[in-house]
Amino acid sequence: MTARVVTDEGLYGLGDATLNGREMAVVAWLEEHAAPCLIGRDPQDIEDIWHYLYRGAYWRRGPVAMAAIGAIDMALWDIKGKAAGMPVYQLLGGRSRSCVGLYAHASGTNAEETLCKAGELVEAGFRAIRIQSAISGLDATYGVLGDKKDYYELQGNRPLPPEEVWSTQKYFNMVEELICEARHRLGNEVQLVHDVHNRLTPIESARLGKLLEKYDLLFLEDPSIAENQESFRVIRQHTTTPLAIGETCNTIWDCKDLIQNQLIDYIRMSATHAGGITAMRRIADFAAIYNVRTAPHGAPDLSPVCLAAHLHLDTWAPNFGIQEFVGLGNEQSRRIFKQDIRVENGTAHASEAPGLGIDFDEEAAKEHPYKRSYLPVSRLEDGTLWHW
Ligand code: KDG
Ligand code: MG
Repeated sequence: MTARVVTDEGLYGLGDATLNGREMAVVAWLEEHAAPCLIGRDPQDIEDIWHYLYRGAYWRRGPVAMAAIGAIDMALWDIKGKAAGMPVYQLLGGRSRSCVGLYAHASGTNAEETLCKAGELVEAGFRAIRIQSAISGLDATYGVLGDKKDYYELQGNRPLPPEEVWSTQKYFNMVEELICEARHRLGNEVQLVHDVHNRLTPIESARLGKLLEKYDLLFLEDPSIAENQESFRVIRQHTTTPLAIGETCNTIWDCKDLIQNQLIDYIRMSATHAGGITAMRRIADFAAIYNVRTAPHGAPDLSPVCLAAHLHLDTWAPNFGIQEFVGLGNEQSRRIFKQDIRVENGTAHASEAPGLGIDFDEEAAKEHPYKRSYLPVSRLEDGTLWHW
């Protein structure tokens, strides 16, 4: 879902308001609440507008409000960059690096298929790969494409949340072998990531971290849900495998304890879900004090506007770690979003155009009316709703 903020001086800015399956709730927040409150304000006052929308509310936070604030904030940075004639990373403080390192996804219905894909990504120049495989004995595995060609085919047609079965036991039966084989086949130069999508309890995550230590992961992503941030002490006390958390966090408060107690190594929030570039900048600076690096979420259910915003943040942030990358969209989305991001040898270059450097063809978008689509819901084999 793309938001456009228009000024009376002929400039406009774009923001990503995507919130898997709940986009129309964000649209209502923007249309019914934000638009009437913002008309007549100076779009240059990004900081004041952010605080007005966040702190000015008696009820703060929440994914719908933060996605709406994020979309407006990105659009305002886009406008400021266009007004200044500068790319957003320059407004943030300028370059900390010449290019942005990416990690790409390899997933398959078994280890062999995953590792073939990983090999192709290494051939294409990627130096960091996320390794996922279907779990034998389960009908579907979250985050694995199965027989689908791409994420858009997989995620684009789920009008209600599909239900999937999860078994920790079956997962443990496959995971060590998968990562061991990946390290063996891809060699020591390639950085490996594995995503657990919050399926484990803290003590199970601790066990997994320990089990995978010898394969030297760049990080283990979302082993457990961090709703109770304190629970990450259990994981941390048992393993030196680096931990990356945050794609479901909406504000700095959701990760404050994780960061200041150094319970994680990478913070993975997105500009879309965390309240925009203004919030991400603040979180990056806070994280830097505690040796935590940024690794922004780059899922297929975030729009190219979000990726454009991240590349500016990644180019600037002194404590940037790595950017998740699932490609530059399918053919449909490339007809709608016009951008000049360069991807080469496993790295990306933020646009040098003023603002975010991405444009949106509204006429082309009209050919694809909004279709609600959901991520799956997870149950245990006995029917218990999962996700600790
Ligand atoms: O953004 C929600 C999903 O697409 C997400 O689960 C994917 O974990 C994911 C990732 O890291 O991209
Ligand atoms: Mg993830």
